[in-house]
Amino acid sequence: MGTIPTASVLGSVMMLFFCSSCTVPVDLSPEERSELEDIRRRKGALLQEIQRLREELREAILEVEGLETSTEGSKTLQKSRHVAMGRKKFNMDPKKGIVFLVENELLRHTPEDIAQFLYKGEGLNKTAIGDYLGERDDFNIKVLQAFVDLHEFTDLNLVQALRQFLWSFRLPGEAQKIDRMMEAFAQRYCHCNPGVFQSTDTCYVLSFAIIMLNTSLHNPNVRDKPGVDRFISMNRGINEGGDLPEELLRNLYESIKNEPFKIPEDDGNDLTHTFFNPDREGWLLKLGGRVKTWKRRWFILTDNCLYYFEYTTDKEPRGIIPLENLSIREVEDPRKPNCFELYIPNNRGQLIKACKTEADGRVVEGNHMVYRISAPTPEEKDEWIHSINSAVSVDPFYEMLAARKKRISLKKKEEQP
Ligand code: 4IP
Repeated sequence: MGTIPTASVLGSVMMLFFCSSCTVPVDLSPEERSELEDIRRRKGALLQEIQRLREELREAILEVEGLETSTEGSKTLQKSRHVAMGRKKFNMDPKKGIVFLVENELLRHTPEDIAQFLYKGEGLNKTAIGDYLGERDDFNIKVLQAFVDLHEFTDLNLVQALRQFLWSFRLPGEAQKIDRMMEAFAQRYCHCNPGVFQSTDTCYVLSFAIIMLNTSLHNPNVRDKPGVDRFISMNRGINEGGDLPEELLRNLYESIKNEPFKIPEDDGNDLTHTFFNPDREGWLLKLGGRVKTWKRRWFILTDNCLYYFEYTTDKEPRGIIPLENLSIREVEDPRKPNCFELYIPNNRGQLIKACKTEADGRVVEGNHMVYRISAPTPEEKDEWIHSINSAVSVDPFYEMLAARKKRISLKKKEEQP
């Protein structure tokens, strides 16, 4: 036990503590001196200890900070890796991608959250978005609903709304999926713009008319470009039996004419592609009906009709063959290679309904039981057969539209007294 320092010693010590430059006072007794030495030693030891603790503390703080930063960093890194992985999975298989994101707590399994994720679309393939939204199950239908509700169409005209909608995903190829999506679109548009159309069916039908108009006006392979008056007359009676305001139709027409739809990249299997798909055109040899002479003619396949011209620049075709009710088959001909024929299945001596222009300019009925045609190469023959086959087969989109139009006209009839 050390002795208790006296007041004067304490005073001296305090001075020493707070004044390192102070020297040892000279008037101290030997005991006081040794006590002072002792205190100085202990003070030194304490200062050293304090310094050591300070350093230790600083290191610990740095360590903790470092630890915190790296945990945060690795968490963020891991999360963004998972999100990127989820997006990749989604692009390969939309359903699996969603399951992955939900399981990793990156997305909540609610139609609203998933719709938001698809609407934002960051890093997502628009084909995959379209596929997911087009799925038939109840949950996907709710997501589609929530997705469409995220689109704000208020005060947009139908073309502007369609531009926005058709850019947010790629329409899938299946007619039923398209039907669901366009129905949801029409409902949303009518909800945002009450009073523009009398029913969602009208909006739906006009939306298709606009998509088709876009193709007709901007596909260089479609020669027959409808004018605004044709567009207006094509859409007569679609507003529950009444006509839509001419000004509205003119504005929509002008809008499409001035700027075609911007369509997300596709793999060639969607609605827009269907309408954009160039109808075939090219040189073919055609055998005469009664007089069997081969003539080289420029053929154009469009609107489910085959037109033939003498020159590519001719305005009027020499002949028109509607393809309705016709079939096509490959045939061998002793004189010409790569032949195919248009014919009426189970024909009992009928002539194919067609028209042609005589040398004197008269338009008369054709004289063909079959149209025998020769292509320049086997490949072109196959392509023509394929294109004509697609043109003659039932088109689900036209069927869908026909169903809507029927609904409109039925409603109209029911309403009539
Ligand atoms: C003509 O032979 C041409 O082949 C016509 O083809 C053809 O009409 C005539 O068929 C055929 O008689 P000539 O020119 O030697 O007189 P195109 O009209 O392309 O010139 P189609 O109906 O094939 O167009 P018929 O059936 O009218 O005789």
